Amino acid sequence: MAKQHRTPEEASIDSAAQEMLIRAEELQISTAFSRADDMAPCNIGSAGMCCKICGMGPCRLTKEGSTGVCGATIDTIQARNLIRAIAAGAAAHSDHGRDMAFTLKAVANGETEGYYIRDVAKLRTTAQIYDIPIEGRSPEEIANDLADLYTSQFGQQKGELALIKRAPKKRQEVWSATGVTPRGVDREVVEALHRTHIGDDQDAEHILVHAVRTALGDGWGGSLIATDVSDILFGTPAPVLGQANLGVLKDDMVNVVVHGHEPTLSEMIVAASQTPEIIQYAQAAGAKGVNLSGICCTANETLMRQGIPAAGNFLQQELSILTGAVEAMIVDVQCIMQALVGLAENFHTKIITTSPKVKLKGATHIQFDEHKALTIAKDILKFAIDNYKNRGETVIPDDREDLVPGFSHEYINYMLGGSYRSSFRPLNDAIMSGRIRGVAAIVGCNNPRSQHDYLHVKVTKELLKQDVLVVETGCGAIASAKQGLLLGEAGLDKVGPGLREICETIGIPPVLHMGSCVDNTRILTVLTQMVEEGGLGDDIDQIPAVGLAPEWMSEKALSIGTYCMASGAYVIFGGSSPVGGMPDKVSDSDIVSNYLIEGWEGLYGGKMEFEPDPDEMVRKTLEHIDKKRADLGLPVYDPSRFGKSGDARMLQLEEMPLEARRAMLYGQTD
Ligand code: SF4
Ligand code: MSK
Repeated sequence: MAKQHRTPEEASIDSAAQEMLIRAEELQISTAFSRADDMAPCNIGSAGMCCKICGMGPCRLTKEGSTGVCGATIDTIQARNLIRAIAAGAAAHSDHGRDMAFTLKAVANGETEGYYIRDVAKLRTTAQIYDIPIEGRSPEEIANDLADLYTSQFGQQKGELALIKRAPKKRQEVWSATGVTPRGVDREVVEALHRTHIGDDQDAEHILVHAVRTALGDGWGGSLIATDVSDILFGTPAPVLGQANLGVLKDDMVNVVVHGHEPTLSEMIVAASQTPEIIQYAQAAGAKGVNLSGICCTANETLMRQGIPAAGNFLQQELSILTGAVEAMIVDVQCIMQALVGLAENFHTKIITTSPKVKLKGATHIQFDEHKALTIAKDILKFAIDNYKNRGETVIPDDREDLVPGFSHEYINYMLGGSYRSSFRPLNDAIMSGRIRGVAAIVGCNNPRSQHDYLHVKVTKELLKQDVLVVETGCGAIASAKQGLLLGEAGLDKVGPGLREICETIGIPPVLHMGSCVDNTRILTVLTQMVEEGGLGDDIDQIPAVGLAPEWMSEKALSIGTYCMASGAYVIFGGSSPVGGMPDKVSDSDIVSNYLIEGWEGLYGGKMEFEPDPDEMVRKTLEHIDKKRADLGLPVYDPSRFGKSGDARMLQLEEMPLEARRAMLYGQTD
């Protein structure tokens, strides 16, 4: 018998998603929401207490003191499962970075079609960090050297990753002292797999040391390379007006949705869609043109740089197809549900896979090759346009929200200080004075096990009220965008007076969209610059800042959380813990959970915790921020301290009756 499904309102807070879930029920089409309702997670597996790494198992450990056939204990098995997930996440991000480095090399050597180096300034700045000569050299010569250096980081066997020097000096010393400085990106991933083979590393704490080293190879290696090269090739993001939610799909145009993570193809799809050849081709098919939009982090990449609208986040990939208005969904890598193909068969939508690494059975595969990028992008778009005539009934929700994304750390630096004295000083000063209480990075996925977007939005709104500046990436940023929090004026009525004053003075929204999942490295760079600016300690672990992933689901999120923790941050995940165990019944199942908090804090100053209750997430965040403020000797956060100044005073005036307002302003009484 089918299990009880949640109502659309219980499944998502997003009215566009709710409308599509009603349509799915009417058409009797399953989605991730209904499948999650139908299938309860295994409580042993979700607690990290099932081991299946050898043929003597799977071993399911459910009792105090129980072991696997080989004698492996619960903590060993949980640590092994966790490091394998972190290694997979690090591999996904880093392989993305590797491909970006290959593309940079090909562009430098004139081997590609349609690409060029758009941000020469970032290329030169980045090259200088590694002492690559820049004077008197062409961008292509510099890019060639940088591509070689970056490519070498993946296969490097000994020494330290060259990119590590971009962390605060003291942080580098912490990593060196604890033996977690990554040697080479690939080496750490391979060693994580080796150590967790049957009969290898069977000391949970020792396994977790290498988990940290593997994740650092992602955050300060592969992901940082991906962000750098994307900026160099496609431009460093700066604020741009965009839109988000399913209402960005258009009835009278050919709708093409790009989904996945890598900007290499999607940037070329954007360029191809604007050529007269493609516009005319679409018009000849009876459409007004091609309407591009994105899902997941490909959406974030094209939104940040080109203002291409985001149709939605992770849980909206299926819902976009349910509109019946999508001619083609072009996917590359990561976060692509296999269910898309079966779902699309109910409509006319073509699912097009493009990466040599990713095929979906039943999808159309048009392999991307940067050497013929523009030609392939045009071919894909023509294929989508040819499908326009097959479109049936459409139901497009009338939900779309404006937003301003594009807050790269370079832009934040510029906006805080202007072109001649760009600096993080105003941000540090605002935190030191207490106008801004602290900073929260709210990142990561959606998960159908919780109400879609609810945790992201709830935590974000609560922290804004407490004068916490929020930076976001990934699907969390799209969740906030859909609620109007990424638009200056619209968002500011929801924030505390001190934060509002700062946002209005600088001219920024209270939530800064910093990009895709690999762009969490931008947050590391911001934190490093805050340290270097002075006044907030000499390492990241001293800054009043917290990282949160309220609706996490991917292995990449675990890698991100671990490298942020090892960089000094307190990281709080929502949802369930992959090492949660069953503490009430099996006390030795919380050894690893406790170690991620206390053990890691003792070594790295950061800690990682899983907390399903959003109110607790907020409470713990504020408690941590206030503790860090106290440790730095900063004034206790007190929103009334600035009550008579700036916008706080304006707010007070707005709420006053007219007479009282006049009396206060002009001393008049009538
Ligand atoms: Fe069981 Fe040990 Fe094999 Fe894991 S490695 S499946 S615990 S016997
Ligand atoms: S896409 S990894 S669901 S953020 Fe980067 Fe979103 Fe998480 Fe995928």
